[in-house]
Amino acid sequence: MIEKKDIQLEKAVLIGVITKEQNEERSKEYLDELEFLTYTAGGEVLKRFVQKMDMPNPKTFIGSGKMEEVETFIKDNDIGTAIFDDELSAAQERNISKILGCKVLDRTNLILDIFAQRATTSYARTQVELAQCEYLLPRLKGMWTHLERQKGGIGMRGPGETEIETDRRIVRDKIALLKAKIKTIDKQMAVQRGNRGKMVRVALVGYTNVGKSTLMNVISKSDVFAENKLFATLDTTVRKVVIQNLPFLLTDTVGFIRKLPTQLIESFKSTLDEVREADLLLHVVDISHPNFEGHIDSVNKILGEIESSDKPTIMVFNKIDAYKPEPLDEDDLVTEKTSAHYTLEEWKNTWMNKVGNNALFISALNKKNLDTFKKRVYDEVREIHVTRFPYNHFLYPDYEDE
Ligand SMILES: Nc1nc2c(ncn2[C@@H]2O[C@H](COP(=O)(O)OP(=O)(O)OP(=O)(O)O)[C@@H](O)[C@H]2O)c(=O)[nH]1
Ligand SMILES: [Mg+2]
Repeated sequence: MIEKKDIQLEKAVLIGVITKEQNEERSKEYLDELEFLTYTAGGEVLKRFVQKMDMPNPKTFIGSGKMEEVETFIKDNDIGTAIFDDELSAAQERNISKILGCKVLDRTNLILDIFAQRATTSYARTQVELAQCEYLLPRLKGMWTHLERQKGGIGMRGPGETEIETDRRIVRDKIALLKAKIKTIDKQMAVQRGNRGKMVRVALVGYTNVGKSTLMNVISKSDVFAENKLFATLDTTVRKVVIQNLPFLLTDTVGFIRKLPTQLIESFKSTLDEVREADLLLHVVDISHPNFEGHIDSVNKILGEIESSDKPTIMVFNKIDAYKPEPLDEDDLVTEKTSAHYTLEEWKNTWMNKVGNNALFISALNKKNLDTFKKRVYDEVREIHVTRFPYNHFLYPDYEDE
């Protein structure tokens, strides 16, 4: 873990909106997540600005009054970065930069930047660089002048060259080059996956920071990097796991997030192929997160985009140790009971009931209910296994009564 005191955190402000589709509570949750993203990227949030609006201002996104408020705060507090929760057009970015006189980023920038910092293998770096170039290309006009590049820090890092060329042609050539490089690696990886034979493949999927790697570590006794930051995992790890007499392959891969930039989904195609080619998905959810239902929707949306919606899936609700419903006194007749007050038992009787014998409730950290979890995975994997290996091929014979 990086020592917080050793690194200089960049001072930032966050800017979000409240709209008809996005009420105050949602907006707060999104900004909480944006703050976590900022912290992961190496920034420190000093203040949040929120404006109620029906339609964003085409020139500056927020209104001029609000912008003045932001500008004053930035000047008074020596803030280097303003981060918007919504995607800005190139023109908006330019106009806002001019007014605020500091670096202006949006959620996509931030996610791309974290990916750039996190990418360690040459393959991951190539994929991130491709996504950055794809993002950059339509925004090149007037952006990334040398002056702006000198601001450095969050949103300005790339895994490739330190200078990002301003010429579109150069970027286009680079995109072609990166694509060719990825294609070569993809071929090698497809061969590798082919070599794994007919063994059943199980993939851990889910929102970022839900505990996928932690779960991978406890069931496969491997040592995948896990930490309380977003996108701890970028590279895919595949381990052979044996439960009782049954071997199968378990994959841990990159986590998803709301509004995951499409450029990243495209360039991480091969990493996501692990999910696409899996026989069974373990959809891990952090039930202690107040917006876990929103997370499930985001994950399902991305699974749809990579054509993996119809796969057999086990819902795994993790972090039950950290789940705390909001207290509600029985004699409190004023407060309306909402899902925030549900106990775990009450949750199990909601829509979770429909995923019915499907849903599992565990704590990967405290190793709670792992036996039930393993049994469920065993049963599902076994069902697929016997269709592939009709003539037994279990590691050891099966005993009826254990
Ligand atoms: N309280 C609690 N914390 C957990 C549990 N499982 C994992 N965590 C913590 O949640 C954080 C994220 O865990 P990871 O395993 O890195 O999550 P991940 O889904 O792999 O995250 P990314 O790779 O970033 O997408 C770590 O700080 C874990 O210690 C759990 O059952 N209970
Ligand atoms: Mg992980």
